[in-house]
Amino acid sequence: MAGRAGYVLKANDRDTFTVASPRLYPHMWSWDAGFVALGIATVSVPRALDELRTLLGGQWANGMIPHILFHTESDYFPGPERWRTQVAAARPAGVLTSGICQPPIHVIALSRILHDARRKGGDDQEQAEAFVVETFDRWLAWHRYLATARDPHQHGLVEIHHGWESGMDDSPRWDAPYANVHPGPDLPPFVRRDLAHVSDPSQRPSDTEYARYLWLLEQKVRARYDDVTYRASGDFVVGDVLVSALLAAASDLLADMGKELGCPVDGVNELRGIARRFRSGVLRSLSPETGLCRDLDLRTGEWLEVESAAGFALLICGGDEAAIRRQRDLLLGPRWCGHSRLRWPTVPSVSPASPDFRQRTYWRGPQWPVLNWLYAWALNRSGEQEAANSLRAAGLAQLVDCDFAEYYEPITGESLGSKDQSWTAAIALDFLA
Ligand code: 9YW
Repeated sequence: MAGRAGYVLKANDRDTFTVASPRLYPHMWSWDAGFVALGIATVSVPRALDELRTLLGGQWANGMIPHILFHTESDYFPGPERWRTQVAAARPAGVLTSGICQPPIHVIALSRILHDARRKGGDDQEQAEAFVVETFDRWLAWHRYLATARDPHQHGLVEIHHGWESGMDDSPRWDAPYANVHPGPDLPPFVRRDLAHVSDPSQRPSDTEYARYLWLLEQKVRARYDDVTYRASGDFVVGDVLVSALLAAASDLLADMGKELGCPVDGVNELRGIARRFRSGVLRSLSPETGLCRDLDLRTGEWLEVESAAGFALLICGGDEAAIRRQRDLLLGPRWCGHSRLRWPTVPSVSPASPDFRQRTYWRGPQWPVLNWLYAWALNRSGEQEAANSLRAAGLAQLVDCDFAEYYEPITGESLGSKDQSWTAAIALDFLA
């Protein structure tokens, strides 16, 4: 399996970056790049560091790491001509990007890479440590952007302006807020390209949903990608609990690495403050009834009660031992990974016991191997080795077909979406290392 996973990453390698998948996603995606880098590190630490270096090359002046970097021409839609980031004062020079962001997984990846590099020692260790020192301020700027521009009132939840910013594009998490997104008559016409690559359109978002996605993109352009302007007028403003948990966990890890390697103390302290604020935000989102964390619709003030995998955000950032144990038991229990109908007991994107569950539809039920990896990582980090090992074993069993698919049908085990998806191959390598 490792050989085939390595082959997929090599085939998707474009020298300084890796395409998310060969046909459907022929560019560099932000959170994909994090997973990809940690997988590559098991084979080559310098190449893994290059992946992150390339990603940082797209960072905006306000600190934001954009969700797509367009290094090559392709028919991917929406491409640079739709994002029109030339209207944004903060856009980077020399690289075309989208104008929104994705979950801050990068520093978690960097800490895995450093861990691998230290195990290997020698040049690998030296290069990885030097990279952390050299890029510390850039990661700090990214985290500071999320903690300030995206949480101006210091609630402890990172606000997202588009479902795509969550990484879980079509999740039922966003059904209620999207119901308040009404595309205007001046939405420029569009032709979708995703349906040309996926044979079964029922697995993909509907055209109505797609029009809403593009309407929000339009609203970001009209706000010139200024967060204050968008917040005043945009239709979709939601506190995302998974992004918040990742920010908290990643900020602590960056603070740990920075402290060890002699990075500026002020930066380290700032990161600790960010971690504390967002961990508290995640804790406040816990539903006493379900034990799951909830997103907050900042337009209506309502908690979003959906049984999605993001509900286990507390496992990622920690903060309450009893609540963590409850989440662990829930995750491995019969409503989730232990559900009797699942082919493989890995994390489904939505609970199979939920009325929102759709076994073949994008982010509405299928299993994403990267999410399973993330929760295995989180459980391991909170000392729950047995639970982590069970997700790892099931995750590897799920991948034995070596399709390295984007996602898996949870009941039949069928591989769906894009095949040879880079991040799936990458997490297999990490699991096998
Ligand atoms: C798109 C690349 C991306 C992921 C997202 C996932 C999907 C579709 O694919 O987005 O066109 O952007 O939802 O999380 O980063 O793998």
